[in-house]
Amino acid sequence: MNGARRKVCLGALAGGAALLLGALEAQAKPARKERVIKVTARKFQYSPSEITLKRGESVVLELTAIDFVHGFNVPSLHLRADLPPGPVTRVRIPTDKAGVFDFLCDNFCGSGHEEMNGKITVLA
Ligand SMILES: [Cu+2]
Repeated sequence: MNGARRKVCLGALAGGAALLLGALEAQAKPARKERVIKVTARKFQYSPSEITLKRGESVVLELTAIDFVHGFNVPSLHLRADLPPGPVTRVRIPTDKAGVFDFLCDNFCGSGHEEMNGKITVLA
């Protein structure tokens, strides 16, 4: 085998190894990294009440109500869920559009109910 030929072979070998490593790495990581944000709901607030996201990221809210079957409603995203006290309710937030999306409790929970709200900001 002459020198030039050997270089080509080594190049091919290195390329193959890099491909293999890349494939192994892809297997180890989930395809899309999911961002999980825990939110608690209690009379009469969500915590956190302001959530800032990046456009295109994969986001799931894990909502837990403490003291009542609060609601979680994002009218402009056509999303809503009941939040029974105790278990975690998972809600995936679409982030394909940038903007500010208000959310609110839509289960009447008492005198402060009207103030129980927050906002999701999706940055461009
Ligand atoms: Cu409420």
